[in-house]
Amino acid sequence: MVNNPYRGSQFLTSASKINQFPADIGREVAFIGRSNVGKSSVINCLTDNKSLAKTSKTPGRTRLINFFTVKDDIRLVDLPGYGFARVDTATKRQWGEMLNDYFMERSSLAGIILIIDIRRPLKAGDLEMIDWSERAGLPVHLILNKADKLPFSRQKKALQDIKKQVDETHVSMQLFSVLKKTGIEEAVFRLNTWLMG
Ligand SMILES: Nc1nc2c(ncn2[C@@H]2O[C@H](COP(=O)(O)OP(=O)(O)O)[C@@H](O)[C@H]2O)c(=O)[nH]1
Ligand SMILES: [Mg+2]
Repeated sequence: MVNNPYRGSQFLTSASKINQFPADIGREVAFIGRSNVGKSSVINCLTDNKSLAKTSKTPGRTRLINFFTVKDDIRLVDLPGYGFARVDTATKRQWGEMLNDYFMERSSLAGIILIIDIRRPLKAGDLEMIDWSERAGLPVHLILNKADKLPFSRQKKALQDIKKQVDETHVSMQLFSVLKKTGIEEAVFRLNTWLMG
């Protein structure tokens, strides 16, 4: 990697409600996806810091919005995973409200990195996210993570299948593997276009 400005990003703060969000200045990119797709792992991979965003083998553990500072007022944001079944409805409602507040309020939000497990199709939560961002005029970059779990021919097939389901003028996409450290440069390029302009 020639130049990765996300290396050395630092934890800023966690929030469970809107009045705990850091000042809405500068620019940030939000990482979102279902629990266990490897969202925290991707953030750690892009920042070259194994312990920045907590990763877990137990799905649904991250219930807070975590903000990381890249430099000055440039941030990466780890949002809580959606679609985790084993929580009660009150907890789900609270997550929903927090995410809603986040997406409605953040004028510094410059783009959305939507992460999926390459072996799973786009789920309702993913499609809702894409729909919402289209309406909000925010670009989405889809990361098909855990590419190492499939042979290359099926990785390409997964990419083609998803291309048919989304509007490519609005949603860009790529393969990624945290395990094999592949796709980092492409993701850094996308982040740069949104954050470093
Ligand atoms: N094989 C493989 N496993 C991965 C990859 N990315 C994440 N994982 C594993 O998937 C599990 C969930 O990862 P985590 O980052 O906690 O997911 P999150 O809930 O979306 O934040 C962990 O056991 C990770 O080690 C990947 O690219 N390849
Ligand atoms: Mg996580």
